Amino acid sequence: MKITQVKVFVCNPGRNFVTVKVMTDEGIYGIGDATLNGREMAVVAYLEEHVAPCLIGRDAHNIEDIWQYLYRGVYWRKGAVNMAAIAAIDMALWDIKGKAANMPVYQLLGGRSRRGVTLYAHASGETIEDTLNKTAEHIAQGFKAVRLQCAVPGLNVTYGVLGDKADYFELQGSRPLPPEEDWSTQKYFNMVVDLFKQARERFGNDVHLLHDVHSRLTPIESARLGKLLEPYNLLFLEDASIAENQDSYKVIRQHTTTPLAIGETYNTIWDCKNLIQNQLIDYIRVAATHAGGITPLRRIADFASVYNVKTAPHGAPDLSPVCFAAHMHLNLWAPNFGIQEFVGFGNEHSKRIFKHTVEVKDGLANVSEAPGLGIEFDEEAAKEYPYKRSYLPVSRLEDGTVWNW
Ligand code: KDG
Ligand code: MG
Repeated sequence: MKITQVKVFVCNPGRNFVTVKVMTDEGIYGIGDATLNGREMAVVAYLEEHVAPCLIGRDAHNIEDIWQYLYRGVYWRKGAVNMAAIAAIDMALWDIKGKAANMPVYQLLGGRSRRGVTLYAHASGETIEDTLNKTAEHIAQGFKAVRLQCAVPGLNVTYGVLGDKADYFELQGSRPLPPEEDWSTQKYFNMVVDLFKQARERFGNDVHLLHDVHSRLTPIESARLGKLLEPYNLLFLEDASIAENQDSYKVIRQHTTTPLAIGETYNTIWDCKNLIQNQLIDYIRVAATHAGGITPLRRIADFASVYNVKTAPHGAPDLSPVCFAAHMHLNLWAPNFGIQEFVGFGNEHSKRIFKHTVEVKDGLANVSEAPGLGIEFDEEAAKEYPYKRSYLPVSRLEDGTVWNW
C-alpha cells in the first residue's frame, strides 16, 4: 500500500488546528493531528516542504520504519515542530492500518485493558466559590475526578482560568501578539491551599481532585506546596516546576508525598527518562501530538510501567479531537494508564469539522468499534474557518521579570 499524497490543513473553528491526511493508492487514507499551539504554521511548512516529499511511494504499512526514518534520518532530532509533524504522520498511519485490518487501533495495540477511560474534567473559576460550583456540576454529571483552578486575587489574569474572559482565552485570533500576565507566588499560595481545603470540606474524600501549577514555582516552592496540600489528598499536582533540569524534581520528591505529574511539553522519551527511572514522578503526561505520535507513546508507556509510573495524557483544548482519539486507543490498551484530561469535544463549529465516535458516560469514555482511530475530518467544512495567528501568554513577575522558571 503506497503513500500517494500528504495533505495538510489548517483551520480555526475557535482554536487553530493543523490536520494531516495521508492518502494511499488503495483508496484508504489516515488522519493525524499536528497542532502546535502558537507555532502552527511552522509545522505546516515543515510538513509540506520537508516531510511530505520523503513519504511519497513508501509502504504505508511500515509505521515503525517510517517513524525511525523521520526521527533518526533528519539529523536534527527532536524539537517541538519536528515531533508534531512526525506525530501527525504516525497517527495517520495507525489510522490507515486499522482501516486496512478493519479493527479499531486499540485492538492492534494489544486489546482492551479496561471497561472505559477515566476522565478528569476542568473546573476553573474567578473565585473559590465559582470554582467549587463548577466542580459540583461536574460531579453531578458523573465525573469522578476534577481539576480545580482559580483566579489569584490581586493579579490581572491567571493562566488557565477562563472564567467570564472566555473569549480572550478560549477563542484564538484575539491574541495576534502574546498577552502578558502577572505572577506572584505569594498571592497564589494565599489562594491555593484554601481552595483545596474548601473543596474537601464541601465534596468529601471520594472525588479525585487535581491541580495544574503551569510551572510557575521553583522546586523548593513546589516542595512546600506539595506538603501544604497533603491533607487534601490530590490525585496529582501537575507541572509544579519546570524540569529542564530533571534532577530538580528530587528536591520536590524528598519533601512531599503529593503525587506529581509532568510531561505535556515533552517531545521524546529522553525528556522524561530520568524523571521516570528515578521515580521522581507518578504520572507522565506526554501527548501523542507533541511527542511523535502513537508509536513513541506506546514505548514511553511501557518504559514507565517498569517504574510504576502511570500515563495521564494531556487533553487541553489545543489538542484536536484527532489527538484525543489517538489517546483513547492508547488509554484503552496501556496496562499502566492512569487518567485522561478532558475538556469536551469543542464548540459546534469544531464538531462540524471533526466527527468523532467517542462516548462519555459517568466520567468514563469509550470509542466505537469503527476501524482505525474512528474519526473523520471534513475538508470542506474546515475551509470555512481560516487560520488566525494566535499566541500563548507570557508570564512576568510584578517587577517585570519574565517568569515561568
Ligand atoms: O497550549 C498550552 C495548553 O495546552 C496548556 O496550557 C494546557 O496546561 C495545560 C493542561 O494541562 O491542560
Ligand atoms: Mg498542564
